Amino acid sequence: MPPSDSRGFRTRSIHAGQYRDEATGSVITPLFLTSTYEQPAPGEHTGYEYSRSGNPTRAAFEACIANLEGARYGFATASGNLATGTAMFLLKAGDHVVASDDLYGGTVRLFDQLFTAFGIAFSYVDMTNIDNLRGAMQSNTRMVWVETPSNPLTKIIDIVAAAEIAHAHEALLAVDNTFLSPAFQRPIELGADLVVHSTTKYLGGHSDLVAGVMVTDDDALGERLAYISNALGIIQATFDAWLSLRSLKTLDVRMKAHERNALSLAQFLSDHDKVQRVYYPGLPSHPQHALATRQMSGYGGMLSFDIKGGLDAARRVLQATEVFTLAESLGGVESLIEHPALMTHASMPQAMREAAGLTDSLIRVSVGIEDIDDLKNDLENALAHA
Ligand code: P1T
Repeated sequence: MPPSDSRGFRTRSIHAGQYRDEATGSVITPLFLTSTYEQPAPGEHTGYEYSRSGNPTRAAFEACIANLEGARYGFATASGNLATGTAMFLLKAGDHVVASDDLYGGTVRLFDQLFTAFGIAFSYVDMTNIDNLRGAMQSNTRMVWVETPSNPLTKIIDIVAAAEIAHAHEALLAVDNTFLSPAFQRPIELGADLVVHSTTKYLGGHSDLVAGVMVTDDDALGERLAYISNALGIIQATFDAWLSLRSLKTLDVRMKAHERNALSLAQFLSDHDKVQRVYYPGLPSHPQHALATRQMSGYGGMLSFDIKGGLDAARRVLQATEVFTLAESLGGVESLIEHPALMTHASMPQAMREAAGLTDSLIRVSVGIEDIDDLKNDLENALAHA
């Protein structure tokens, strides 16, 4: 059951899990830079004994993000990849995972290069046709891994349907919610067991930290993740947790600004004669636009497009922008542009990229919250170089 907090999303993002320093009345939750805590007697403690197991600043961030996802348990990690990797420790040798076919390249690398060595097997299927998921389930499938919208092709997967299929096979459904954040999508309310984020992206929002988080509303899963988290020591640095908590306060405001600009740029690019195809779930031409509208409360700030002229044209455009910075990552207030095949998804085998539809002419844009005219002019000028 999600927490019975009837306050609005913005109120919760500013107040949930947060507290003042009692001695000073500080309006902001204190930054507790301490590794350990005085115990009144051996084996007795205040609830905090050592910061690998728990830290009050990190706990505030974990409580707030869990609340925003409609859940009770949050576990902040040192990176988004570590959130994904920690979720794999819920499995054991011999288990099988069905994952969606368009994923952050680092996720595929983690699965195929690290966890296969521990005897976990992975299948990748295009879950935009949910029958492909049904067909890929095996007797040993213990987890379904979904990224929706996917990185970078913005494929949308039906979370309710994926949860039904996973649960019918006694498998967990994990959703990477990095592209939308709980401001626009709450997978746990749709039946997912576990949500992971790269906090580096929209939750952090300012391109100044690398971090991740896992969220669940299931008691047994929460207990297990707390155990694994402490045993492995996956924790997010306390200062990063404090920054992330600060950033959650403006999450909803930022997401709406990202979306407004992204929708406008998606329309602009769709009409541009140098552009072959635009991938943005907010466009009626997106193949899963109806599902996106039903499942999400906003379309987000991420879009990709295929440029006419292939890799050479893409390279020229990427080197010609001035407001958009050529860089990996996404979700910050500043606009970024990148080439997935050469950058964020270079670690994915070429055959897998091609099977998912990720071409060499694909350019990905993380639309920031600058003035829209400056963003349009910058892309217009860059596209002239295509
Ligand atoms: O970079 P890190 O905080 O470890 O997060 C990994 C990660 C997980 N999930 C998704 C959907 C992601 O996009 C990422 C990281 N992605 C990029 C760095 C990128 O530019 O796509």
